Order: sequence, then C-alpha cells, then structure tokens
Amino acid sequence: MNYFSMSKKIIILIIIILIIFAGALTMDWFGLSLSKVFSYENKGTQEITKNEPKEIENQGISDQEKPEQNNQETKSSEPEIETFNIIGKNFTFSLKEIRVKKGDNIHIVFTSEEGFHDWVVDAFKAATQRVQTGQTTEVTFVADQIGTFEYYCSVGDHKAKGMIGTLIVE
Ligand SMILES: [Cu+2]
Repeated sequence: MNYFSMSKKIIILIIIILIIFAGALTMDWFGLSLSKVFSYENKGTQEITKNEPKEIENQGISDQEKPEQNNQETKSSEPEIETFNIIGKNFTFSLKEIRVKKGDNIHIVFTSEEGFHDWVVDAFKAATQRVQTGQTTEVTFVADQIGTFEYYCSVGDHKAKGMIGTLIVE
C-alpha cells in the first residue's frame, strides 16, 4: 500500500508540475524568470533585445530625415528668429520701432552705451536684465499676438525721459 501511495503521490506531483510548466509556457506566467530556465526562450529574448536597438536606430535616422524634409517643404510657415540689436543710452533707444510678423521668435540683444538700463515689453512679459554702461543682455520671446505694443526702459523715470519704442506685430 505504501509503495502504491508513494507512486501515486509522485505521479500527481509530476502532473501538477507539468500543468504549471505548460501553463507558464503558454500564458507566460513567470515572465522573464521562466525564460532563464528555458534556453530556447532565452535565445528568443536575446533576439528581441538585439532587434530593439536596430529599430530605435532606424527610427532615429528616419526622425532626423523627416524634419529636414519638413524644413524644405514648409520653410515659409516655420517661425523665424528675428534678432534686433538695440543700444540704450541716457535717455533713448537706438531703435524706436520694431516690426515683426506674428509667431516670430524675437531675439533682443540690448547693450547699454551709457547708464543703467533695460529693455521691457509688458505685452509679452519679456524683459532683459538691467545692465551698466558697456554691458550687453539678451531676451527671447514669441510675438504671438498681433498689435502695436510699447517697449521701454523700466529703470527710474527713464521711460518718461524718452526711453520708449514701439513693437509692431503684423
Ligand atoms: Cu534706462
């Protein structure tokens, strides 16, 4: 009786193990931990991991090519960076008027030739740092609304003394 009951237990155990392994194989219960047990699955994952970088590289190349093509096709509609060099002194700006197109990136390079000044346009929340004589500061913003806007120096009463100009966005 003992011998038979032992062999029955072993058979039941084997069946249970087979069911677990079969389930694990077909439904991937154990994920990567199981693939370590089975060498052919391990090869499979290695092939997958080898393929992934190639796909990423290919995507990388195609992504780089696409923007270049887009640049050539839609050059006119892409926002341009407009740089303006403005000099400030007591108490005036070298540029009294700046004219740009809506959507342009506006890059202001502001240099103080005399005194302590900055360049501010409230409508676009754009402001350079305040700089002393001989120093240069920069600010970049997007002219995302059409209209006529005031720019000025925010130091003391410089605005009232004439450090003011007009930004026209068309
Ligand atoms: Cu000023």
